[in-house]
Amino acid sequence: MTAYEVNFDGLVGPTHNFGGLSFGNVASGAHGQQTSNPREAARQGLRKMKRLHDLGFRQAVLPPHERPDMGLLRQLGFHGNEAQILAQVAREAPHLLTAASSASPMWTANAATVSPSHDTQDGRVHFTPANLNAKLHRAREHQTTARVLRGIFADESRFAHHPALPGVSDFGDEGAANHTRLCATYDQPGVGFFVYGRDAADSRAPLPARFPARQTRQTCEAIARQHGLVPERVVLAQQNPDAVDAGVFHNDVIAVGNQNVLFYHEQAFLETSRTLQSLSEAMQGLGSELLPVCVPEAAVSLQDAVQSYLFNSQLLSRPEGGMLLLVPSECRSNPRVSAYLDELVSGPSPISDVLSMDLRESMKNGGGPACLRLRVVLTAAECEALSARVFLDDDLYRTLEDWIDRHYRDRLNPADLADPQLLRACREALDELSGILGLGAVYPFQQQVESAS
Ligand code: SUG
Repeated sequence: MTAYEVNFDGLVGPTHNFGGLSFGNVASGAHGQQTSNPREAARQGLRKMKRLHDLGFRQAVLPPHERPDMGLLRQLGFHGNEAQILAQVAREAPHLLTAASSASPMWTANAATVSPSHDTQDGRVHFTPANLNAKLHRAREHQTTARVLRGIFADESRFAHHPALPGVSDFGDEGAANHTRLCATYDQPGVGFFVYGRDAADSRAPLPARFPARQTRQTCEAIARQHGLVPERVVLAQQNPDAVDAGVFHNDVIAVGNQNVLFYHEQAFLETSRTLQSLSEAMQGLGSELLPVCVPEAAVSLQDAVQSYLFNSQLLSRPEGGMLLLVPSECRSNPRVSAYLDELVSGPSPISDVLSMDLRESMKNGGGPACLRLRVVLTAAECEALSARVFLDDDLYRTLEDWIDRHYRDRLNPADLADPQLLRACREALDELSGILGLGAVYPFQQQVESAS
């Protein structure tokens, strides 16, 4: 049966700001406390979706979450009405207000790990929302993510939803950012390639020295079990700790795969030859051949890879044949990376085209094109079974563009996050959006009506 890769991009939320919240994510640290432009951020993301839709790819959208997260602030001991809570947290612990206001759910590559129905023992598409427990500002995302995914993929005969893994460090889970599915074509079984930063059960395994490794081997094993993946078609690998220390906080900052192609940096993995050997064997078991495209350090240094986000690109199979690499515009402003890309597409590689897009607002928080999307391989029948209006078409694009223009500010400073009017505006926007997308009541404020005054 025909199957497609559908990219579910996160719409950037109205509180998009630069909080400097993600230690180990170089861009987040460098831009903390700058003024953001939520409207431009949302438009940049939407333009990417539209461009891919226009090129013939299947494009869908996931909504932002409710922010500031008043539930988090109450859980942290702030009390009173909402205006009082916002004033108190801004006065006493502004970093907690920033954490509660992050628009980080936009990076839907971290929303969940997804296994297509061709890969699972029960023939359903399996979803595990990521607990994202490495960072306070992301650790509650899975609650709304789970409701949204259950709302969209509602048919239980086709879609299986698991709860997030236990929220302890041994099970740190960052979702699809550390998971790549390799296959010959989307309508055939594939190989689940999981990459972790540390092994919580092996105290002798190497660790990064400077920055934290967010995801564990135990997480990858649990998800593979939970999703009913065939062990011969699962490959696990550890990230190179030196890469983590250079700012590679997720594997998708240093490698991207699509179908049988793996595009990766020479320093991405701890044991590169063993990893490639295992992937090749698993692909051979499916009657396919792995095509590794290694970028040597001599052509693009680890530092240039992190600065330009070359590997946080989307590698897409064009409907008319050939593969397209959608890169952030930073790749074209870095002369060494740009020269490498020109060479790549003029040579014999399976990557035939490069498209560069401006996603600077997201990039300043360490989120490139690949971070902004969750890949879900679906058969034509599964596509038809979705319950919400999430597929992007010209009409939905125009509606969302207008919705952004009416609801988003074009300047936001950290101090603005305490404004109760921002919370009200955010809820009004999301209430309208859940109607546009036909999502039902997925947000906490839609379940309990509270006074913001
Ligand atoms: O988790 N940045 C995100 C970026 C996520 C990128 N996702 C992938 N690589 N798939 C993170 O570090 C920064 C927020 C701030 O500092 O305001 C942030 O959360």
